[in-house]
Amino acid sequence: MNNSSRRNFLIKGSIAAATTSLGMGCSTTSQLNLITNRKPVIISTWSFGKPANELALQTLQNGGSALDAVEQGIRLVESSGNTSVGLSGKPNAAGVPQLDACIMNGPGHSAGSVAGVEGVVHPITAARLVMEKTPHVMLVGPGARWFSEQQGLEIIDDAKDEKRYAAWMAKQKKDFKKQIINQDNHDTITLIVIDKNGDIAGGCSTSGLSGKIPGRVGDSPIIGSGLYVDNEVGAAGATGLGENVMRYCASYQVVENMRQGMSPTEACAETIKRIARIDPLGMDLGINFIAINKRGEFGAAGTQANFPYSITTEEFSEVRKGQPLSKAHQKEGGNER
Ligand code: SD4
Repeated sequence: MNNSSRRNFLIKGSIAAATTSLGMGCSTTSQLNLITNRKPVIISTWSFGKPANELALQTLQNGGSALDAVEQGIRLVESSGNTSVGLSGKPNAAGVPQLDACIMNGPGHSAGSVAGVEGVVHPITAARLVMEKTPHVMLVGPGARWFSEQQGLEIIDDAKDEKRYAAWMAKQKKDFKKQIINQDNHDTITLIVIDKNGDIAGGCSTSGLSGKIPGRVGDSPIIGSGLYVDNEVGAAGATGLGENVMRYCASYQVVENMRQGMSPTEACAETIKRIARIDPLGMDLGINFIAINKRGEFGAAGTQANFPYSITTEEFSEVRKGQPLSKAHQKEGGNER
């Protein structure tokens, strides 16, 4: 912890003590967020997002843009040995990780994405290069890899992990339609940054669903599904079963809900409820969302009870629980009023 963040943690401690002694009787952290809410704010999915958030914050503090912060934060997870992000992620049915990533920049409303790419160590950087160096938004499969190679990105050719492939095959059901999908066989880093000027950028990176049919693409690289950034309103991103997100353009819907005046937590929760009303799966959708608005207020909700997300500001960096919409019903969310 550097000196300034140590100081900030001390400030946080004294505010917390003050609220307690004033007998405010509220959850210290959520009350504290109202007090200390100020930009930059970085939000990401899961607890493994926390170190990524912290690197993103450091990137901003070193003069980087929100986009740089997103890229650096996600690159950390991609090379951390994470079992659902990057080449260390979950292999597909052929034993090869096929990676999906996207990035979006609020100013200029630009976006880039790669899907089903093999061997690329940092798909988030490939997505950024698609956005910045081509007239396109999305490249897939061998084309995305070819482009990454042309751009000089690091490639690891021998991406097939025979041991993991054999282990996966041993458990594999031959009927892909009935493939078991649960919370243990997928995950995504989705990370959103709002900088001190209120500019927003976001990105996603994942190996997608474990044992997926080669060529299967989830929600994460699809703009509006796994991620959406609107620099006037806010941004949202998803993690969970892509098939249940991408059929509903769900991250776009979360942002549109915020545009209509909902808080980030409400916007996430209402999107899930709306999907659940239509979808035969009801609340068994396996989907979770994070969101942030232009003021830097944030929130999360998921069908998974206690969906963990990471939140980092200059005052604190911690893992929180999103508002659960399935079995459990305790009210938790973000820092919005
Ligand atoms: C996908 N949404 O490929 C991704 C995986 C994920 O938590 O986020 N899992 O469907």
